[in-house]
Amino acid sequence: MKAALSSVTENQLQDNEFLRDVLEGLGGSRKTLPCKYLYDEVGSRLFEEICDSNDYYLTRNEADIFAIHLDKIAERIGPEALLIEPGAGNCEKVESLLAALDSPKGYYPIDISPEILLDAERRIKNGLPGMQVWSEVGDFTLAEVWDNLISVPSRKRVVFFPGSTIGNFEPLEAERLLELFASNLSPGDGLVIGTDLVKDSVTLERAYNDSDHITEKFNLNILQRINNELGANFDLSLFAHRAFYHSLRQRVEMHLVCLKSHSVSIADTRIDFIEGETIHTENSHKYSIAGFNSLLTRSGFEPVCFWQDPAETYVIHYAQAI
Ligand code: AVI
Repeated sequence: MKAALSSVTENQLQDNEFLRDVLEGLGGSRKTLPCKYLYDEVGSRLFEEICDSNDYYLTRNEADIFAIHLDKIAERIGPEALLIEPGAGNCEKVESLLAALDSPKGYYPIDISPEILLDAERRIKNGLPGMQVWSEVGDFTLAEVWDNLISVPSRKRVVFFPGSTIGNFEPLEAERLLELFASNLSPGDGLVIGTDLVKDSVTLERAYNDSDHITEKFNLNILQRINNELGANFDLSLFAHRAFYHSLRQRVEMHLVCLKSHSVSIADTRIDFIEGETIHTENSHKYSIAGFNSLLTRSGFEPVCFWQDPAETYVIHYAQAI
């Protein structure tokens, strides 16, 4: 890593977290990039297209669970709940859940993007007139970003974390994140969380290698983002998308494979790529129900119940803080 960083000043690195993360990730012997950087404007749009694609069953099957079991989920949550959503994503899910709840206290989205929060607030207030919304700007993985929650009175707090986003965290990071959720809840408060189930590799690999090549564009876009924002000179045609299921680690790994040895310059730093080596861009962990229950138990929650889609590909868990 030292060699890769040599021509970049300490100030440049301190000022630019993205540059620091990219040089750190590409400076090691196994090249990686944090998956959060997949989501610039183009990446977020491509991700929405992935969610609508035929091969990516996760979003569709999760939506089926909410459609089929909404009343039971709402009943389980109970009256006067404040719904907290780390990473305000697709408003449709939370809107239908809020609409089904008995006298909800309101909605508390947390997101790094003020624009996404404004949009979420506007959509919730339009769709559910009178619903109280408290938006918090920040990275929900940081403890201090949760500090303002204390000023919002509620009988019951429920963290809503759908989309299998927990799968993009390493198991230990996932445990830390769930512990952070639990630390902001009182005993008996709830967690509604979506996880993708461990299943056959054919189905999983198809979901991350969709036939319309949207995931390929999504993955390659991270290099385009580095070119656009950090002035790098990646030639995207020298990399190929590869996603495969690692059955021992129970995760789909997404990589960019270098097709020909060459060098790339990023902020005056030269990074050498050797034909065949990869940049590891994302992990998407899959959980059995028992495996996720044990993660919940280790993180300060008691698993209470779960709901599945008819094909049993995906799970919505309900757990309570202890
Ligand atoms: C956001 N996250 C849950 C997606 C997943 O399935 O891991 C991101 C994604 N990457 C490729 N396709 C979808």
